[in-house]
Amino acid sequence: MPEITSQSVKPISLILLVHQEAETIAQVIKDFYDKVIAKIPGSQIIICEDGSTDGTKEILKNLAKQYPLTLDLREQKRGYTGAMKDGFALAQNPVIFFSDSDGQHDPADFWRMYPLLEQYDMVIGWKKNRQDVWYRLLMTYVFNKLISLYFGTKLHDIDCGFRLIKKEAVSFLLQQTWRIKHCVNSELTVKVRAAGFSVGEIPVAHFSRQFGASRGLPVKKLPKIVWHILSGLPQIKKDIKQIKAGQTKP
Ligand SMILES: Nc1nc2c(ncn2[C@@H]2O[C@H](COP(=O)(O)OP(=O)(O)OP(=O)(O)O)[C@@H](O)[C@H]2O)c(=O)[nH]1
Ligand SMILES: [Mg+2]
Repeated sequence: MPEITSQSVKPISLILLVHQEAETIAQVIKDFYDKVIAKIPGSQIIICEDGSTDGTKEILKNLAKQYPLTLDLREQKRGYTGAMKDGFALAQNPVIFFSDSDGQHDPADFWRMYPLLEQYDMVIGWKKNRQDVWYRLLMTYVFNKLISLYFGTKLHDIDCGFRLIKKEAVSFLLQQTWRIKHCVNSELTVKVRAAGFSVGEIPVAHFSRQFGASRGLPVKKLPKIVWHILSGLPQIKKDIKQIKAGQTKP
């Protein structure tokens, strides 16, 4: 693997999605800035926040005085998928670094992921030692098996929200209709593959949520979420056929 130095790295656009992260967001931004952004001239930090009522917005406005933040703050909740799409549209640099903003990732993993862009258009973090409750670990295992069988992918953690994506792949995704609201990272991954972009993975660190209970997959809403995802898969398969027929990759 080629050795990388911060001089040989292309400018990146870091996208952080944020909702109700008052307790963590300041430390998370500091960490990403110190470990990655400050070392790569020309890089940007895009913050897509919506619907927070816990003081997150005010903290972000203050942090923008200290760090090079592009703030996209909304009163109404547009949701994870909507925020992600808006973040992609704001990204200007050749490499997009996408991450959750809840302090569960180590920004320094960027330096192990970046060299894989020599080989791949998208590099996904694989939370090998995932720090989540048992039912989420089980669901993730079953979900990855299901997606592998249905779409022929061979990835361990296809929905991981910690990844690097080349700008061309992001531009392609912005032209697509995104079908599912939950596990959208999986949909985007199978679609970029269908368009001829290459996808790789690498184990990354994962920490448990430091503040508050897990919110990603609330037990009460589970049946609705599972049904939403399963009923969306055939449509994604149809989209993939069309993408392959058109071979959208330039
Ligand atoms: N802008 C925006 N960000 C969101 C929304 N929902 C979640 N996020 C952010 O997306 C990231 C992932 O959401 P989480 O709720 O942590 O999901 P998770 O990691 O699967 O679940 P946890 O166990 O609670 O950590 C976090 O950084 C959230 O702040 C949303 O509706 N809008
Ligand atoms: Mg989380």
